[in-house]
Amino acid sequence: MKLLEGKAVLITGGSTGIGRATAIEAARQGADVGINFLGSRAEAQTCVAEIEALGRRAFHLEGDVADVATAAAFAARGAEAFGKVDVFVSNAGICPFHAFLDMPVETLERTLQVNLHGAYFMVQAAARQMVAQGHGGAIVAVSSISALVGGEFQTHYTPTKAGVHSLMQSTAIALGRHGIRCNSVLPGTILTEINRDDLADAAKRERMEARVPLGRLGQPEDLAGPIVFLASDMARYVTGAALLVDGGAFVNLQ
Ligand code: RM4
Repeated sequence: MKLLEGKAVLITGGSTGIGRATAIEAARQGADVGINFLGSRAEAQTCVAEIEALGRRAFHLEGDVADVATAAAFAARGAEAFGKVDVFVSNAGICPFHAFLDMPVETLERTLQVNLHGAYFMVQAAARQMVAQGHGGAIVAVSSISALVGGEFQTHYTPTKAGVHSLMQSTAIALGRHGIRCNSVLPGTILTEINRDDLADAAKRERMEARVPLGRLGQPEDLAGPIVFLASDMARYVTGAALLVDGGAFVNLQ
């Protein structure tokens, strides 16, 4: 059985990392998939090609999620390409690791704008489309273990991830009457572009690995299953929930 047979799925930040792995798994599970990206056109094109090779429809649309106009454009393109939007995955995010005391104001503001404002605008635009269609939907936001724990060089980032988790709790209430479910996944340390430089520090990488009971850092594909599950009808009574996907890192304190 395919979990997303015939569904139309939109994913922000879909050209690389967790977004890309999720886009391809959604297609494998029977969905048509539109991805938003910023900058990485070549990767966006190969992602679309992989989805089409699976026999599903796909498109990519470039745009900065921090710009409110991108959200309306992405939802409209999804409706035009697939006739509807059933699932929306808010995934795009940045984490320019930096110390607290000399955090540049531009780095702080950009991180808030992409991770939090971007998620808000996008979720709102997708929800408006779903409400207009009148047959419900599912929204999954990529929050983080950082919604629950701090990070010395992530003082700008962890509040955005707590915010994304909170956004799903509030939108679950606001959209429940429309049959739209809203949940978040909380990834631990997943090897993607977002932390490539940070984990180039061998000592830090070993420390992070040692913390994971399952014995390894995560791969983008480790998130695809949990996101697809929450997006699917298998999770039809799950809303306002948060699912840690961290190999057990969070509980490993004593
Ligand atoms: C996560 C966690 C990971 C880090 C990413 C960017 O919340 O802190 O270790 O790699 O954020």
